[in-house]
Amino acid sequence: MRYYTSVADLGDLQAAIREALEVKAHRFDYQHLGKNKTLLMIFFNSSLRTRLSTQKAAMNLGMNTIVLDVNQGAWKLETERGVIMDGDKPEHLLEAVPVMGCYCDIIGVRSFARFENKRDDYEEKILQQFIQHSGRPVFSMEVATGHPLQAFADIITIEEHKTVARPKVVMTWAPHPRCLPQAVPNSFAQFAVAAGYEVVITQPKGYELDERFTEGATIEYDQMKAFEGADFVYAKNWSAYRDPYYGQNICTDRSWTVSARQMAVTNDAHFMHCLPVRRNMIVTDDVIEGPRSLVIPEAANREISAETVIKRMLETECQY
Ligand code: AN0
Ligand code: CP
Repeated sequence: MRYYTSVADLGDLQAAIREALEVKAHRFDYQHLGKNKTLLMIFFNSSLRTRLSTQKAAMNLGMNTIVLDVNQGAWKLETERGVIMDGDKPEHLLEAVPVMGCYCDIIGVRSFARFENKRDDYEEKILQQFIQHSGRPVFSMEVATGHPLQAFADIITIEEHKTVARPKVVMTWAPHPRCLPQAVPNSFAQFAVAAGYEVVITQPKGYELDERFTEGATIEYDQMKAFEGADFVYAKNWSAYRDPYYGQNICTDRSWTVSARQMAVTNDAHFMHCLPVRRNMIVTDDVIEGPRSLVIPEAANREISAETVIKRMLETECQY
């Protein structure tokens, strides 16, 4: 595997899940693969889980890691070609990316949607520059339109906790004071459908996601109706995708906050969220602290999804 940006890159998802569970049981058995290999992790945005779990995964594989927070200590980067660079940005991404490629064997990139230009975001302009100009295998650590390491970890977590072959998995929009990307819900929807679950998405009108990611899921605007009989509830805020409100918050209705009221109509559903989560905006304290909450196991499985992806890259791209 040379690039990891979506579920399609994993090929057979069931095989990838089996491989991940194998990695989880024997996480230090692949150290030979990473000897004298270096992972470079590039962050354009903040992170707790991705930073720690991906670094841990690389260490499990015997790799060295370098972490760069582009906005703290590196030169400010211009990303547009053709710009006369007489402003506050001393370096262009078109030089910075191949330079980064010189010092590593694999690159992970975190670069959120900027909400300046929908087309630039959905064409993954920043990620594509890494793919085209770094000369290295590249994986997403959440880019503009997807967070496939998170979604892979979430699916591994569901597989570990499901009690029926085809659980009902409900992804619900929930309120938030900031405008957040669609990356996490895009990837979760895509992975959950690919995993073969019954997937229902519930959201206020106007929050419809890009259908390329939600194809195969059912949309239900009535949140209580959507929750009926759910085996897993996956909460997330996202900003509007559709024009003319792209990147904006168009609903602040706190009745969407996941609480005991909605959980009561589920099939004793597990509660899931990728974290970081704003308590009592997205979910009440009692639900996230309750016995059915999976937020910590999901975070723990981030180490496993990252290790599985990096292992595949080492096996096929880095044994030179
Ligand atoms: C980010 C998001 O919603 O995409 C990262 C989630 C993993 N969340 C925030 O910025 C709060
Ligand atoms: N879930 C997740 O990716 O968390 P971070 O933003 O802290 O990395």
